[in-house]
Amino acid sequence: MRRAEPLPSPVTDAAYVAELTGLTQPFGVTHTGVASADVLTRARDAIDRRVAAGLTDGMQFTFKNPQRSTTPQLAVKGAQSVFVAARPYLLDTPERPAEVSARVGRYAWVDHYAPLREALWAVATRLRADGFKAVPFADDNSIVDREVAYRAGIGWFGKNANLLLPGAGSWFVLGCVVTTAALPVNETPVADGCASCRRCLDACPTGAILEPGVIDAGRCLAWVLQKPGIIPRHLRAAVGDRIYGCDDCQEVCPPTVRFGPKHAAPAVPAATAWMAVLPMLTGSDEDLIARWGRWYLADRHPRWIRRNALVVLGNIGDAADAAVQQVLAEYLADDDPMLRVHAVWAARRLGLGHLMPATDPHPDVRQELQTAP
Ligand code: B12
Ligand code: SF4
Ligand code: SF4
Repeated sequence: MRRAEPLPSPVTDAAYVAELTGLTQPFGVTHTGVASADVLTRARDAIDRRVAAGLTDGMQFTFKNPQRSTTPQLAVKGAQSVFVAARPYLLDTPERPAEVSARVGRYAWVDHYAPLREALWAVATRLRADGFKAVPFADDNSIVDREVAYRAGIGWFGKNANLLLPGAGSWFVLGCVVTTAALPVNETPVADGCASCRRCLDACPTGAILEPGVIDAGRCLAWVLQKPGIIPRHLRAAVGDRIYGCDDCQEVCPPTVRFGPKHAAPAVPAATAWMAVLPMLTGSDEDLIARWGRWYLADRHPRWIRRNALVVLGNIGDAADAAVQQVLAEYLADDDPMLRVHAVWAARRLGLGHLMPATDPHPDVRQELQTAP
């Protein structure tokens, strides 16, 4: 019996890329580009240097296996090109609610990655139907998203380390499709648009931007609020009212502030941008997981949200409010010593030292109790 002839490959020219781009637009993608599938050598060097300099603070992500995350051909055998897509995530900002509320980082108000992934899947499905291998990635440990987007000529690296899109700023999530199709590559770099500006470096509440494009994760509040463990004392005041994510280095960025709103999406409910603090501390695990389970917190465990909420309460809570005192008294007696540590800090910061016990069976809590205010 004769074997069926393989389907002829389509011409993968600029018109084909335009068709692929068209498939992403219904999902809100506004910018696309194509990079080669060559090794991301600059990102590999940067990762190695960050690890060697101790700036990764236990982060896994793309740092766990740098060879894999910087080699598109390990993601897809025989990969020839990478189709890159950017989707804006700026939404109208709801009013801060009257009750004591914590701030959520803009990228986490709603799940912006889900529609981006749908867009990428639309592209991958088409490429597969045309006989190519194609795998979508967005915020996945397999590839360094910003570097591949930079290569595809989508934006420049801001001094705040974010990728800024010309005329649009950095409120964008990024993703790509690694494929065996030889799409026409356009790696014309976007010129630096920061020039002499250094607002982000000066505005970072913890000085985490050590030099242009270099973040010390141990000080970056985005990581501090994600990572497991006790939040270092010297960073707790800087956490301010943040429960998850930090936007300061983008909120001050002139091109992002000026051009970002052009791509703004409709309003969202206040509950997505602000989280009432006391209900987070008194509600059930199930409620917290149902609302915030998609956040990157160790084991998706609600104790890390509660830890952050205690720090926020210490920073912005009303010491005279009986409900605040009641919640702190409960957490000072919680079974989880990690939460007791943060409750001690919050109580002391609010001038509610009288709620604190004289001592504690756990050494971490004892140390916190003994620390001078
Ligand atoms: C680990 C990680 C983090 C870590 C570390 C961030 C970091 N800067 O490395 C933490 C948890 C702190 C974090 C925070 C945030 N993240 Co994050 N994160 C990632 C992740 C998973 C990997 C990033 C990575 O590999 N870094 C490796 C290091 C070496 O890369 P780099 O710092 O960008 O280094 C480059 C520059 O230095 C540049 N470079 C080289 N020479 C020079 C010279 C100059 C002058 C300059 C300016 C740059 C430059 O080249 C290097 C290599 O590419 C990606 C998703 C992914 N799979 O890629 C998302 C990702 C980078 N994060 C994203 C977002 C949205 C955020 C936050 C805004 C979220 C928030 N609001 O809290 C903050 C922003 C903090 C910041 N200022 O960077 C988006 C960024 C989108 C964009 N437009 O840039 C990504 C791409 C997720 C996505 N798919 O959309 N993140
Ligand atoms: S996200 Fe916040 S803490 Fe991190 S570098 Fe930007 S301003 Fe600093
Ligand atoms: S604040 Fe200024 S220096 Fe920082 S990323 Fe924006 S334009 Fe660049």
